[in-house]
Amino acid sequence: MMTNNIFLKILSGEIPAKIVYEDDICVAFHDVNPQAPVHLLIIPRKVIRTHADIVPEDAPLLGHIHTVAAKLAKELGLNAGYRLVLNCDEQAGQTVPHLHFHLLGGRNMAWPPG
Ligand code: DGP
Repeated sequence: MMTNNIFLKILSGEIPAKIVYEDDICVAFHDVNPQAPVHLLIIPRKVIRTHADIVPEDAPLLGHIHTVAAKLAKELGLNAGYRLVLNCDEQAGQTVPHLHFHLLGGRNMAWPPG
């Protein structure tokens, strides 16, 4: 288990981030390399390396994160739509080994994704 990745350092306050929301379960902050006018990352405080490591006990946590994502999308005015992305492991492009959802919005998006 990696315990020194960049998101754990953001959770501990060791490195700064533009945090827009936090509670006991999750933290949301601006992505340092935004891919859309709105690009937030929503991460659990619980250490979960990736989507494939999710266990049944994580269901409430995951439901909560989705509720937070919907609330933030509304607050940020993403009324025309938004995309919630989760990259699991190397082939999907996951670069930080701590579960995270990308909340992207503010522009038209293509499908299929790259
Ligand atoms: P992924 O490729 O799905 O693992 O996404 C990781 C995202 O994390 C990527 O969009 C860039 C972002 N990121 C990496 N390092 C930092 C950082 O130090 N601060 C912030 N705010 N975002 C970061």
